[in-house]
Amino acid sequence: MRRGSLAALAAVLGLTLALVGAAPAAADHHLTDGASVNLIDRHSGRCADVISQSTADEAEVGQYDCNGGLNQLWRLRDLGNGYVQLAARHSGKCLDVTGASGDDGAQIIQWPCSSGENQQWRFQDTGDGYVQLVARHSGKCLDVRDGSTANGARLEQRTCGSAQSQQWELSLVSNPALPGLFADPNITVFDGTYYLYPTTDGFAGWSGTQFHAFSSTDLVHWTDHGVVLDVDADISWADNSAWAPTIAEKDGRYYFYFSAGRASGDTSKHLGVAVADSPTGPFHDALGHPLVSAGAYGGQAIDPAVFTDDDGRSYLYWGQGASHQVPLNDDMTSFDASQVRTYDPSGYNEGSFVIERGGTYYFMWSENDTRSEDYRVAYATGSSPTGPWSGRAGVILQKDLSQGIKGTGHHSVVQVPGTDEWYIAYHRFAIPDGDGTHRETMIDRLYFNADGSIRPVVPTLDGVDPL
Ligand code: FUB
Repeated sequence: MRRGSLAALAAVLGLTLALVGAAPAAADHHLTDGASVNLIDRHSGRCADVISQSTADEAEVGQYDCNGGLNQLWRLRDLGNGYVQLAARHSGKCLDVTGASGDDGAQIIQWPCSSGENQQWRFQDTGDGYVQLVARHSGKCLDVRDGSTANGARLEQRTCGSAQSQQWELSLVSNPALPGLFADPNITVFDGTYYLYPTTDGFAGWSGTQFHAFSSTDLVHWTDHGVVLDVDADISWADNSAWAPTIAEKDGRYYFYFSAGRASGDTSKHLGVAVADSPTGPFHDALGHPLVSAGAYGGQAIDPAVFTDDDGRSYLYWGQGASHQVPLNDDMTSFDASQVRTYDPSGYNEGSFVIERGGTYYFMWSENDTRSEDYRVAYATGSSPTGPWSGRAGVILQKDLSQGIKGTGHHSVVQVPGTDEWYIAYHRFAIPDGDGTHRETMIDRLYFNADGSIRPVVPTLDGVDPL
């Protein structure tokens, strides 16, 4: 596991170590909201964990083997007064001293976040890479009951001392990149700001209707801009199945391509395009009808992707079961149907995506079914945005059962402008208990070999360092 040092975390949070020192943090410092950390006990090496992934009020917090679970991931909320709240990512509930007790031995629980000072914690630097977490209401420290090293031992508050069971490593974790269930992430960069546009997941039959937009300047801290398009409310020809969007900019306008259909009657999926003056919407249907209707070409009309070449020409890719590609007209909302090409590499299922590096075009896609743990990403290369493409060059992303990572696919790739640094966004089954409709968005590094081939991505539970 990648471990962010206290200094690195403080830097991310905009803190100096002096400000997390013995004195309460100065009122004028500002933490960056939203960083997520594991709290790793120095004594045991185990993580602060909401027992059994419970989402209930009053669920006890203990220590457990660090396992990548969201019930071990704590989102920091800067209160602006030198204290933070820590909300468990699986439940959204806060680390809390039960009953606001001032006693030694009081149990640590999760409880709906409130203004209670028994949910407010100050980081006190030990000077050697760890912190004590001091509860505001009591001045007492987060500790492990009886100094135990056992799995499942409960956390409590106790008078601060020198015990290593009161010393915690703050390990910054950036995967999942987005809180909650989001799939098919499309990552891009506009004017130095990164954006993610995913499918909102967690609905039987992928029946969600809303698209959110997220932005970040460092690929780690993401701001949710809320719903930027709701196909039920905003699209006349669809009311369901808001899937797998992508976006492109031209002349200051943002074109948002998406898959959608109806919940009943003819449930065929179509591709639509909506437009806005900002990458965070709100987007409005550009055509009033689908850009690509079901049945116009082979396979399902889903999973759009757009690649824009150096000459400013944009290309649309889409399809499940068959892959299609075509130059877009300058209006970004039409194309010459006679130019549509179909390319079906062996193993192709869906999720096309194209990038260019050093004059080589990379056509990538997802294989197998998104409900399978074997969902994965493969690629081919070509000499233009529409090929001709090589045969399948290999798999670049797949499950890693040693880490409990399954169902890795429907990806997108972004280049850090002006560099040869590349990042891949993709979804995997949520951890724990995910499946093909309960997926989370991840970001990891993508590297090329000297010969231009893509190195298999190492999917991580921890994610990437901030840019
Ligand atoms: O999220 C709904 C569908 O699942 C997408 O369109 C497919 O690519 C698959 O990920």
